Amino acid sequence: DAVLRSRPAALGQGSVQLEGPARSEGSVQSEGDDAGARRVVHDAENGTTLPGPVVRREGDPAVADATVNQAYDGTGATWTMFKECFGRDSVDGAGLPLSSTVHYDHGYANAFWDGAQMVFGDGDGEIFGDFTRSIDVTGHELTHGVTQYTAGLVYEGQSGALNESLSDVFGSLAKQHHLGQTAAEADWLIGAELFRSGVAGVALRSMKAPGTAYNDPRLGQDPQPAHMSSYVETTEDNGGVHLNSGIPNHAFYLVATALAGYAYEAAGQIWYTTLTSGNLTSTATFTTFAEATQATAATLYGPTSPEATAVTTAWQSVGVLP
Ligand code: ASN
Ligand code: ZN
Repeated sequence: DAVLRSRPAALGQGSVQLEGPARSEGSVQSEGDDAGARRVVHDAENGTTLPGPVVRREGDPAVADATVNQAYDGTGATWTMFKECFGRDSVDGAGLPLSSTVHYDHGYANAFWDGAQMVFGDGDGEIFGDFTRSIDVTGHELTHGVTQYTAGLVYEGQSGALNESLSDVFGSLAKQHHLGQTAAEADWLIGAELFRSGVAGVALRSMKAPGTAYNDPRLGQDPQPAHMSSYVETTEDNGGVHLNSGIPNHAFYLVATALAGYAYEAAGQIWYTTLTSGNLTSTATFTTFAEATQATAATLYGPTSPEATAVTTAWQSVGVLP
């Protein structure tokens, strides 16, 4: 169950890359300045050589291969969410071309960000189908790039689980923004389109109810905790980064639903500003991240605002803050 655990390669580990100063108004038009997404999709043709030949570039019409078009569209939905909600142009904030490779390997049941591009497998065909099918999975992988260029959260232990959680948060927001859903309307699932028929489960993960996304004889029960009392201490998967992410995932869900409306508005803004402000250390724990979101909410909305109150209540509910 590779997708539920991890792949060995590190994700920009140790590279704390902060964004440069904001570009000034009226500067010479440079690549990426409000020019829209700059997507390029490659096809590994079931091999493992990256990136592989280009099969669709920005502005090209749809091709015959639905997988290529899904990668293109999901990448576009994610770019648009970051731009329209947070004013961010691509993963580096400066129009970096968004590269993805589809049909990676044979029966590869996962997707990943390799530090420079997204990579998607076709799934094993029994449990998992094509990993380009879920916008939130594409958003998840692309957000690993955003985190790499901003807080650089080290992919291990609590900072690794925060890195994972931020990918789920902005992956889900990409889907919610694409569908125009409020927090109440959203499914809060990651990978709801990936399971083949016959699998006992609805998705890879649930932010609304971590630990309930699936329970299949071949996969076991979704092992994600939703509260610090069930925090998983393990040496597997860089310290259970895909498991313990359930705790901050659920905190975000609680903030978004307490505030109602669109999750990519106040809740998303608080999380985005915390991730990108330059104040978060790359080895942040759940507690330091929670305190950073409190400080962000107080700065953006006021210390006694409903937003600040919702943030504190959420982190208390998942056992991170006393
Ligand atoms: N899909 C997984 C992820 O992006 C693959 C990995 O890198 N562990 O977290
Ligand atoms: Zn991830």
